Amino acid sequence: MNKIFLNTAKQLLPTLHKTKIKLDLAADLTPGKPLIADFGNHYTGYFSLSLSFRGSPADAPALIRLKFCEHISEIDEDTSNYQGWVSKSWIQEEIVHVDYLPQVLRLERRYAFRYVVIESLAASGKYQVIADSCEVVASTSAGKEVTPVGNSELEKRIDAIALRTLSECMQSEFEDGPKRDRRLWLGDLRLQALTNYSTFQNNDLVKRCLYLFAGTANGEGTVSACVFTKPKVVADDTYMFDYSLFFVSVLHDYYFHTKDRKTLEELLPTAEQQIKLAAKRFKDDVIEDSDVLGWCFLDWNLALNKQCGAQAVYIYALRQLIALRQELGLKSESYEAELKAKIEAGVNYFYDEAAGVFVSGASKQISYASNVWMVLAKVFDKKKNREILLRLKELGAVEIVTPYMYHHYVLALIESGLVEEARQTMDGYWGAMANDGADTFYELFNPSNPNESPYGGKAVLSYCHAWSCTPSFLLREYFKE
Ligand code: RAM
Repeated sequence: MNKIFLNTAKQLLPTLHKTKIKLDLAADLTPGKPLIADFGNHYTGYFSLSLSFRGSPADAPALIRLKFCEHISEIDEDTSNYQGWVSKSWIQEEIVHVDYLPQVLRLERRYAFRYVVIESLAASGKYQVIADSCEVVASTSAGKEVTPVGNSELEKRIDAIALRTLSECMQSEFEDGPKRDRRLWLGDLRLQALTNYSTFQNNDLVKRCLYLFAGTANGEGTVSACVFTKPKVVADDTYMFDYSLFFVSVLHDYYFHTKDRKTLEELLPTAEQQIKLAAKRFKDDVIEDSDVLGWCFLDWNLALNKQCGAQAVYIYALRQLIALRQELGLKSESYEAELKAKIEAGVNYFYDEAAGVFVSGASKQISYASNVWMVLAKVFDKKKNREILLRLKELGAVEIVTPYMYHHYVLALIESGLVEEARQTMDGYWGAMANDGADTFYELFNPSNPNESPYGGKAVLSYCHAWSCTPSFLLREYFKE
């Protein structure tokens, strides 16, 4: 723990802007007849329900079930048989005894939702429970209104949803999702920060997150994939090859947006350490593969081999480290040599001449993720990168399942000069979520498999997930008319 860094992070704790939204219900709550309160948009905050009764004095408690849903599809979803490997404790359902009526039932937990299913499970035959009204006190640290942009009604809608996604995830830190996991993840932070620079410009929140990661690096200096801040700041014991390297990227993007030299000077050693530690995992300049789930993330497709993508992310981050050192007037001869070696080895080992694309792992798997990352790492020129991206479509490549990886695909298309195709891809993918009734964009969306979930079930999926907010970045930075 670096106390000085954590103290800097503490001083940057943002103000949470609060809004109160009240819904009048005036409805009887009867067992078997759930009531659905619709707040009209996604909110992250604290919920209360005003209850009263009619008839004889309440001679038994009321037993109330509340279910908070981000997406309309969750309302009727049977969560009782969810058996996945991510804890069912994330499911936003409560059964509460209300001993005295009338009463304002205030729930202590923070929820993320648009809809609340309210049901009386049991009361007594002598009185009728009444739901008078309910309320959410919502919070965000986004702190300003941003007007949606776009070339069509659909794009404006996509932008509004993306802005909402980001602002809902901006709390005391950039959270990955206000339903789950409600914490700071490095990979998510990188995309949130980029989108934030183009929209809400709460740059101190990015700075706070950088210091939280740097302040909780482990004994050898690796930054964790994610950090908890409650009840106290602590790094998770999850380390991912790409996420640690993205510390360099977040610092790089932060510096070039703010020119905050002091932060760069303070955090460059942490960034450099991520490169040094990652470098140890190469043999003859080729990253060693692993079967461990999550050794490197890239995407939530469980069939994806990560070896090639990991090599590409390393090259991508190393370029950024060199750029940062240059800003401070530092020479980088050995890093330049390292970069050249990793690019050469990456091409020799992973590029399959016959197939015309990069392949990954012992099975020589062809995936979007590997190739997109090699394009972003710029190991080939623009023309060749374009050919690779076009070729992928003919080869039945392993698919993308998250908006996170889709973002990188869209960016790769842009950087290869396929701007119109990039725009259509963005409109098609995020537009399909918008047309699916999204108020905020999802953690996971695979148009060819609506039941896709890496967790063993959909009940724990997050429907407001930060890494899906990037259309607001893409529209402002690349698709301006
Ligand atoms: C999940 C979350 C989070 C992501 C990690 C790798 O737990 O969706 O956003 O960064 O995976």
